[in-house]
Amino acid sequence: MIIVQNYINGKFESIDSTIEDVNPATGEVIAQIPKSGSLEVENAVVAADSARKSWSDLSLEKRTIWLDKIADVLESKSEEIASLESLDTGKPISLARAVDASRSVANFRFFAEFARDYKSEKFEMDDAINHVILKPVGIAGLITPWNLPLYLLSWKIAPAIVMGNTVVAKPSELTPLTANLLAEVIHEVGLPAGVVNIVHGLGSEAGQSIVEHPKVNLISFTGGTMTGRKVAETASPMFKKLSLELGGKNATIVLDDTNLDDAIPGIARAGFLNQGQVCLCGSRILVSEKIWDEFIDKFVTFVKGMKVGDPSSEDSDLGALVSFAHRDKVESYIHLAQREGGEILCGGKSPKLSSPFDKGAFLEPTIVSNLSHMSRTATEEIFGPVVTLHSFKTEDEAIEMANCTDYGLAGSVWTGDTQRGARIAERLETGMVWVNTWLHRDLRVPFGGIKDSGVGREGGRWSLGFFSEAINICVKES
Ligand code: TXE
Repeated sequence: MIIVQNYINGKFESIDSTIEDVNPATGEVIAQIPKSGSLEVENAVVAADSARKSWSDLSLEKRTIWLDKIADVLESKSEEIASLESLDTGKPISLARAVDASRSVANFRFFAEFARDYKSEKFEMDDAINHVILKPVGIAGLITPWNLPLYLLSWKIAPAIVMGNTVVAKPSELTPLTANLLAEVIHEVGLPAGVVNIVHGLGSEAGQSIVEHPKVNLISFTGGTMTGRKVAETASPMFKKLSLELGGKNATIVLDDTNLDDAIPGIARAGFLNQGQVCLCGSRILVSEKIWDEFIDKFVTFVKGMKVGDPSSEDSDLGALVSFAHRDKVESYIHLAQREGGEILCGGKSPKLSSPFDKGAFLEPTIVSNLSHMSRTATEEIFGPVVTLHSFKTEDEAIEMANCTDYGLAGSVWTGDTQRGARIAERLETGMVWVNTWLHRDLRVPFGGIKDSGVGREGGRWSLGFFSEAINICVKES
């Protein structure tokens, strides 16, 4: 049993009230975490406030060296990150290694290097020069979800501290283990006390207390759209800087000129990576009617070959969903799909696994056809291993179908003609589009959504801008 503590002002602290953390692949309780409330958040904010001045007085160059130190120690613990992440979330170990562990290290390295190279802007007038400088915002409240726990926490902590802010972070109560490991790493490298504080607990208690706290100047939140709305309702009247990265119902458009043998592994990856629990997952697959039969044949065969099972096994393609409650939610959408007239082409139920995984929150990858593209199943975020298939006649129809939901996060277009793909990509109402690939990330580019998928952009210079206040100093020649 792992005992997770809060990390406040450079010290690990327990409290009496705790929450159980469950391994969703077996149902076993693996850790106890603090059930923090406003008192612990207050202590963390006081610590972050006391550390503010000395941290922001350090040069940016010196702060980047701290990021490098954290990256070095994290990297030496890559295997531990991967196994904790797999245990806590139920995701396959191979994915936890390739995506979670490596990106968590890369986030610290990237923001150290990117901030070092960042050139402040200058605008010259006939008789004056404007110098734009980036100052810290103050205390950053960072709230992160359970699907990519350390990947998303490090994506926020690294730019927040490199720009001179101090941090109060609350990881998801479902997946606290790697945030705890990060606290240990931060402690080991000796980052000044109070610069990063990690408070564990429920969203409605610890999370809400961070968002409400008058001394927290900025909120960066990744999570569900409903929760994001609540965060915005609390933070906006207090004029906090706000970045919300919310849900998605992303379209995958497959044009008639696509080489399906090449594309299908990528389309299946987009649908089912991390059991479909990535906000960017392509869960609505729109296929040209000219290749519909061939697509269904090849796609269903491919997905039926995906292996669901023991997350620690190298050959599992899918592990467990993050929790039993979440598996129930995803299953309820499979039942809804059937009530809406959908035909289940494969999956739709829990796989038969041997002990201890017979008690886990597993679901087979599921393909549903025969639904209207306007049905609830095809327009609401399921966030699980369920995709719906829809056929289209023309490019215009594909674009109209892709843009028909309230979400606007991401999408992908698959084609033999990249110019045609790029032309369609420009007409999609989303923050990000991939052509002939998916989740191919350059950390310098903007990341975020439009419509109900969120507000603001992070990534590269957008993160540096969000985690700072841009101040203009106009100097007139005397
Ligand atoms: O997320 P929540 P949930 C979607 C997905 C999923 C749905 C709900 O569709 O089924 O959201 O998931 C904290 N003030 N995504 O309920 O509640 C919470 O403790 C402050 C998409 O698990 O949004 C956790 O740390 N914080 C998504 C974080 O918010 C609060 C990833 C996210 O949890 C809070 C996850 C409050 N009032 C789910 N209430 C993505 N965009 O990748 C909760 N939290």
